[in-house]
Amino acid sequence: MAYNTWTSSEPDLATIITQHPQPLEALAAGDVPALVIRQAFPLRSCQQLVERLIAKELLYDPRESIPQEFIDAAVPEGHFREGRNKEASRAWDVGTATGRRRIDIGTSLGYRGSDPDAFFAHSRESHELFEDLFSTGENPVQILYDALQGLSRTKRVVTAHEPDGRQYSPAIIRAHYGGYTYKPHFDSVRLREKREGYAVHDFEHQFAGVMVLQNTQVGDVSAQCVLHQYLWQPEIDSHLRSGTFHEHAAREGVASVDVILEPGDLYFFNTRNIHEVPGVAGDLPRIVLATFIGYSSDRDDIFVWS
Ligand SMILES: O=C(O)CCC(=O)C(=O)O
Ligand SMILES: [Fe+2]
Repeated sequence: MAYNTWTSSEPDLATIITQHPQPLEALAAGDVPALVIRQAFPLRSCQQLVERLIAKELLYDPRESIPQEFIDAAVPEGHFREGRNKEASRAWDVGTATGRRRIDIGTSLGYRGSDPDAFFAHSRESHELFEDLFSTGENPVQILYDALQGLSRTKRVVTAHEPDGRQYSPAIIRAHYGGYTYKPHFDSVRLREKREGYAVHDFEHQFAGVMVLQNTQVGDVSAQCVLHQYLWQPEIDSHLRSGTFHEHAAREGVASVDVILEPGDLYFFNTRNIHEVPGVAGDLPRIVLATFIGYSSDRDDIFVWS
């Protein structure tokens, strides 16, 4: 097998900039799978944050019985809504229900964006929630934004907003219980969710910035993201929907990389690259702090939302 030259850049900003003087341009072009900042947030701080989220009843402890409100609020696997649709679409076929649950803290445009008024009202609450959560001490959202600012070098990183000032949720915390799986998919407000009428629709490229706060583990296997060197094209949709992407990728010799992260590690990738996070049904959920990022070479602002 040929040596894979498509490799992530890590472990810190200085090294990334040495390898890729314009890291976000490299990400946009698909030249690098991921930019990884190791231990952006200390492990102890990750643990304390998870404990605080459980104490505030924003997440449940899977070792205790599950309160009904979490069962009602859970987001099923692969769910999103397109355009103004009220009905959910599926990014992939999940077959029968599995009891795998995702709990969001914050506002997901992909999940709630079909109703703009409700989306921005929910986002306002998320702003208050995040301000309250991180009013004292370290703020992992700020750490993520600062890292992105460093990678962007000269552009200005801001929370996404509409021309009239309405703000998107600055980030989202997602807990994945019971082996919740992201099958091979891509994310794009432009190409997949068709969010016309939203300011984030205007960017040429979309990235994700994700910090792992807690992982799930069975034996020595933990849940990790796999990035495929394939930038989404319409032709691949039938394989994504029917679950045959892996066979297709093997036939075509598509390279892939595993991004192995520990709690506290932060990574950025181009969400047009087909990617997946196979679930691992350990005792604890995999919990991440996640953002989407809008980037255009010819704009001097970068929008962050969730
Ligand atoms: O949790 C991750 O690391 C990435 C998840 C993902 O692909 C997504 O949120 O679309
Ligand atoms: Fe994704």
